[in-house]
Amino acid sequence: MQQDEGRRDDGPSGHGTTREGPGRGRHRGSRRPPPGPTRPEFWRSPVRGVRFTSVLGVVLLVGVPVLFLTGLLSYAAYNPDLRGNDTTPDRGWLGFYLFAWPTDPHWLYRLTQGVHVTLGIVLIPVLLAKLWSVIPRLFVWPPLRSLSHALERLSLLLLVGGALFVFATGVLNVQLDYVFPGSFYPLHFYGSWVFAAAFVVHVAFRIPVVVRALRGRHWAEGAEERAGLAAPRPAAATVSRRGALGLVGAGSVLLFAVTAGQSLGGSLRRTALLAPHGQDTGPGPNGFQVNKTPAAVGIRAEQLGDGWRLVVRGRGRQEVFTRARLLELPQDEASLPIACVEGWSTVDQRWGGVRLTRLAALVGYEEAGTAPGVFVESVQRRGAFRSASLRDNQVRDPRSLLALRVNGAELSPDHGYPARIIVPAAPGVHNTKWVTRLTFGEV
Ligand code: HEM
Ligand SMILES: Nc1nc2c(c(=O)[nH]1)N[C@H]1C(S)=C(S)[C@@H](COP(=O)(O)O)O[C@H]1N2
Ligand SMILES: [Mo]
Repeated sequence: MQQDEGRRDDGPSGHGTTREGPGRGRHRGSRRPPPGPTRPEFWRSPVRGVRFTSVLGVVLLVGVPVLFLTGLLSYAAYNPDLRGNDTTPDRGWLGFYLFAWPTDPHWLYRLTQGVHVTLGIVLIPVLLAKLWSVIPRLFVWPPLRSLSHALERLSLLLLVGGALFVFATGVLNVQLDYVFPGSFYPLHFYGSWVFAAAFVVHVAFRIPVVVRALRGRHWAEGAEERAGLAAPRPAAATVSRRGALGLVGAGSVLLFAVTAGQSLGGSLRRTALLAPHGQDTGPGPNGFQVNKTPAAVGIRAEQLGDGWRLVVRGRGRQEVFTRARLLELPQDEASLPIACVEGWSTVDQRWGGVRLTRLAALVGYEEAGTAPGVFVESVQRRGAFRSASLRDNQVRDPRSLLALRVNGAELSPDHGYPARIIVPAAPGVHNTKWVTRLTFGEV
């Protein structure tokens, strides 16, 4: 409204004058900025200030590293070194940290990915408030003062661009049901490395500012102005700084309340109003979260009927099973959750079926502890998750099953009938449904 009120001292004759007088000004190149957002007086909110920015910065300082770490863990959980799993080609040395994803504790991926997605959503108000608080700095005049200033601004571009990109791709993937099938992983993965690098640089330079701003209740006179965050001519306050922080916090709490239920599962799932796949999963043993139905991935009912066969290949041997023959093999049980990359997960479900080690033994890996990794293929012919590789440590876990039943009933077609994979601590994507071929020793 009154952005330039009382300060129109830059008429034609005013152009070219500098704030600190001609001599110093020319030396520094700091000419009076043109009217508009490049002028400090343009920004009127009395809420902005180093302290406000610093409090939000500290929240991000804790939250963003946890996001980055759980994101790296999620990537490791995909065992991207194995055939068919890697959706991020040429990751090069960015994969330096990869390790064999364990099967214990069985809720591991439920926890890491639940934290990753929930925290990411909860931090959105904080990120937006942080960006709002520093907007005046993005318009500093002159835009490029020197080579080092140019480099600093480039790092800010990577920081702000990286943050927006990583948060946006994450939210879109969760909410819009894989909007970038296949390409989401590389985009999100490379984006977060760029964001992380810029974040480290940013934090390194701002820590002293944060410490100064937050130490004690007062700080040196003029510090606010020097940082260029506080409005030189603030408008009347409509909310205190504390009140503004409270609003941001309330936004985060609200998002948490309508998101977290999807990772807690059970009856709390109904509180997850932002969950992408609906809250009502129906009654009965198969009444838990379904990701894709057979129809959604182009599987016809007859492909899952009497004509269905399971082919198991191993050391030069091959066995073909009907479902009835699989049910004649010794049956085992395991209580395991489904935990999706989207952050939702189920409580433990009681799965029944044939241990993967037993199937490996039938095709040449009889000795205990010698079962190799397995390449799993589904009846499904199109779509991203029709196959997956499991590592030997996953195959060898006695809880890893080719499941035929769940919670005492036959699997429903939605949950993978006639047979699906279930592995402790594995991401949902690797619990392939409608399995038709297992190839041991070829991953
Ligand atoms: C999501 C990550 C973050 C983004 C996108 C971000 C973005 C920005 C931007 C664009 C600025 C203005 C740059 C300038 O001074 O010209 C800024 C300033 C600032 N940031 Fe961050 N920031 C982030 C995280 C953090 C963290 C974790 C801290 C805490 C250490 C922090 C503390 C500060 C402080 C104190 C300032 C103002 C100080 C000054 O003007 O020198 N930021 N931030
Ligand atoms: N063949 C096939 N298997 C699949 C999928 C798929 O799209 N096709 N989706 C996977 C994903 S992403 C998840 S989270 C789980 C979900 O299992 P549910 O629908 O039984 O809960 O199945 C996995 N198995
Ligand atoms: Mo998933």
